[in-house]
Amino acid sequence: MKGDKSFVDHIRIRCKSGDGGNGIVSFRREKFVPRGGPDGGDGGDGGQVVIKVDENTDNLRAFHYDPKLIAENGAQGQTYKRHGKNGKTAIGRVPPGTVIYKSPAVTVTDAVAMERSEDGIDLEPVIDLTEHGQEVTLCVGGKGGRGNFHFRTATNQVPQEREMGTDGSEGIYYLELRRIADAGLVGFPNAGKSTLLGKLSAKKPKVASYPFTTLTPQIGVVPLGGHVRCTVADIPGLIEGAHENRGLGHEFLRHITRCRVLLFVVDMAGSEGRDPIEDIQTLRTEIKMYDEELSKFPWMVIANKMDLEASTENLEFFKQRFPKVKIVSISADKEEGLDKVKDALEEIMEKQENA
Ligand SMILES: Nc1nc2c(ncn2[C@@H]2O[C@H](COP(=O)(O)OP(=O)(O)O)[C@@H](O)[C@H]2O)c(=O)[nH]1
Ligand SMILES: [Mg+2]
Repeated sequence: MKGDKSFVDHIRIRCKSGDGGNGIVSFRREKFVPRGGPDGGDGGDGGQVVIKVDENTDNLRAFHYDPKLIAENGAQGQTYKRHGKNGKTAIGRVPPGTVIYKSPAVTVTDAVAMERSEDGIDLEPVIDLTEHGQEVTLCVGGKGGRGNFHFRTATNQVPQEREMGTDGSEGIYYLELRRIADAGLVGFPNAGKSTLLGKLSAKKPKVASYPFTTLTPQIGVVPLGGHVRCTVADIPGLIEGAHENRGLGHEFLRHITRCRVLLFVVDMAGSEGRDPIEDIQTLRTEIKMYDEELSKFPWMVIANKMDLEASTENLEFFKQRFPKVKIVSISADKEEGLDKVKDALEEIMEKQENA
């Protein structure tokens, strides 16, 4: 979702670790001891910049409002040999499936200019974060300098020497969420998602091994017009109450945020006592309750099982109820209307890309 500020799936951030605090020069002052020994303390270390994987987050939105991670500097040393406080670590939380790249640029402005230049730039991959709790330190903090009490020698009881803290480091990093597929199938069990994906795919859909998931999406490559292809994901697990994390609800919903467009598959025959209108309302609500932004993804309805009785009449009611929604009616099982799905898919993908 290029340019969409609320659903952020890639972003450039500036990171800077803290500078080390300086050691200080100081001498004890005590009654009756005119010149006490050196007691200048060491400076604290600068804070680190760390990225941590948190499965409770599923996008990079937080960075949109504040695209930087700046750690605290270490404090300078104090009297009585007291150590300056270490700078606090700056922690950025990202979802599993985030890839981090480092830009050769030092400033954000340079990074933007480089990316826009004719040759572009080669971003250097730093790490592919997959596991909850996994951490990576992007910038190591500067070291605190030593205070003058370290510099006392037999011949010099009043050292004026101390060390300065070393500088932290900085860099421009590019964070990107891995995609699962271009389009994601959303629908209740038995709506016909797996059947549809099998019929649409050039080859048998393959089970994707995404390390950041316990659900296993099936991914199919769907040939569209010309050389254009798109990937479609069938992710099991959507049930009512998914947004409250019932079943594998959150896991499912997190997955579909990794698709560009959503295809809602509905059993238009209303088999097993289902009601297609109610189904789509429930599905839309689940999505919206989970994440308002997800409900703004481009979407359309695939009305399946049109070979069954009742489906024709149901479809009429359905169209009246949702006049503005793009609806493609098919029978996955009988392989009817599959070209309409591909055309609609091509159109919606194009629209999404131009958005
Ligand atoms: N009559 C009919 N049955 C279908 C159609 N598409 C799928 N089915 C059947 O519906 C059941 C559920 O299909 P499946 O693809 O496994 O649904 P999923 O749970 O959404 O993946 C299976 O028995 C399919 O054979 C269709 O277009 N017409
Ligand atoms: Mg299935």
